[in-house]
Amino acid sequence: MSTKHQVASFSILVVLALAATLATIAVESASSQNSTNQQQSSNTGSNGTNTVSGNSSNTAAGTKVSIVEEASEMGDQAYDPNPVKIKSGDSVTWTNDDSQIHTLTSGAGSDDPNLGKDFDSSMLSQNQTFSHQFTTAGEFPYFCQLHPTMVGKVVVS
Ligand SMILES: [Cu+2]
Repeated sequence: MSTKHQVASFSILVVLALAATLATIAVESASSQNSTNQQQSSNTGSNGTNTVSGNSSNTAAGTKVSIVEEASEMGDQAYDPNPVKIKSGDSVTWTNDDSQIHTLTSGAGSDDPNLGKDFDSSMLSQNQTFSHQFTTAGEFPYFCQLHPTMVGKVVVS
């Protein structure tokens, strides 16, 4: 390899390193913007209060449930822990820890005529959370509308 070539390769390396540094800075500023611009939406459903948030470090009170990695393959282990047992008035906060989009929708499955009546997160992207406060006792099965084999249950006493 000639000196000219070595100089040329070195220059390319410098340019690549600069590009990588700039990309890192761009990502960092984007994520810090993200953490200061949290969007929250709430609505009151027939059974308590729902909150969707894009903030994974959301400090919502109550029982935490993870939508696990590879959840679409995990059946009744997709939501962890499952089932969850709580008292009336308690909240449950689900976090999508998977890279795929999921929902958690009340009901026994896609054919349930009452599907989504108690709670429905709609589409949760990675790291998004959904909270629901349970104000009536009972058993609340739920599932993922995109992958109906993903099932879970909340038992409220
Ligand atoms: Cu799913």
